[in-house]
Amino acid sequence: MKRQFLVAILAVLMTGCAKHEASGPVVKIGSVAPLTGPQSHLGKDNDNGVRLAAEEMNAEGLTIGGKNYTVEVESEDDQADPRTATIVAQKLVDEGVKGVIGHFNSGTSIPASKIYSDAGIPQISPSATATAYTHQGFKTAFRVVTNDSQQGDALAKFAIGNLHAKSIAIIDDRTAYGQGIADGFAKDVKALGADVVAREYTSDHATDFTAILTSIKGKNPDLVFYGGMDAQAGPMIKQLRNLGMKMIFLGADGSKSPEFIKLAGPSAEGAYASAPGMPLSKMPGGPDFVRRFGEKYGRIQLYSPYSYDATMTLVDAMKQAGSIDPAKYLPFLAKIRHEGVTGTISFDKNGDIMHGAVTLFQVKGGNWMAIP
Ligand code: ABU
Repeated sequence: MKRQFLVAILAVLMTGCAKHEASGPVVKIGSVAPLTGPQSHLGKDNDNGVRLAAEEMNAEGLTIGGKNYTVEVESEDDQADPRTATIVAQKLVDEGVKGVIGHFNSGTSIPASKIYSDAGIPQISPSATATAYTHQGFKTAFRVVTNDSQQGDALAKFAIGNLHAKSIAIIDDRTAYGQGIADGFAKDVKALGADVVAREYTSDHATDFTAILTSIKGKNPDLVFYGGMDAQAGPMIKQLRNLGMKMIFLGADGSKSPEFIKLAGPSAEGAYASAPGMPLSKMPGGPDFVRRFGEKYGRIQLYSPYSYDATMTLVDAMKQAGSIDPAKYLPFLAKIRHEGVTGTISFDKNGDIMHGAVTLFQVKGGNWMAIP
């Protein structure tokens, strides 16, 4: 009797849960980012945003063209390496993914985009900001973040108009992203009347910047700009302060993470950086995303709200087309208007997000604070 009662309760519970469980055939979506190496914390952040979107859609129940589907995320590690990126892109195409969220880096998204374009598979990067990515003429390449033409322009205006820098040193990591944003920033600050007194280079695997910082110290600029990622920017500002250099430090989105503050320690205080979009607190779905993401994956590093939105946007296009066939849903993606966590997502003729914003931040009290 007792056993029958338990079985009955279990059956009721299972029936109750059934409508929230993933069902039907699988729609496979690729998620590509550096999951190992110095940028793995950023890559995992992106991947977790994709996973959260898939989990929520599967829990809700996903219907496309009157059929129930389950979203399956196929995560690949491109190690932030352009060559590895093309290998994993081809692997995803061969495995039959219906769309790709990624890659994380500009230097990997650009070479991979030819492979997706040749296969007719839509790709949305949540974080690759180099302008060139969406300017190659591929109809399958999209991004949900503001590009570096806009970000570099905002940084230059801020450096000259707000920080009143007159002499500037620029360092970049020689990646498509770092070099691209540094070159754009250099051109823009010169046009605004500043002198670029030093132009130095490092790599996205370097950890010791003493030689280039010592050379810059001799020129005593008002501001040092770094185009690159937090794994270098954090140690760089620490070494800069240890050399007694008191000038302003300005980075772009690659520097604007909690990891930068962790790596730099107290030297992070007062540093500036930009980031595409609005601060999380001002995004339409920002505060609730912070809670939902936090419950499953912990602290947001940088672009997980955008990888979540990119995934939802891709599937929204499938729903509107009534098909998971890339050839059928691609035209719907190109003209989509999706209300996301980060704001409204729609694309221009290149695949760039329309009406993208840029926000400037400063480290205050150990946190990145938006500058109003
Ligand atoms: N946007 C900074 C991080 C990724 C990249 O564009 O390489």
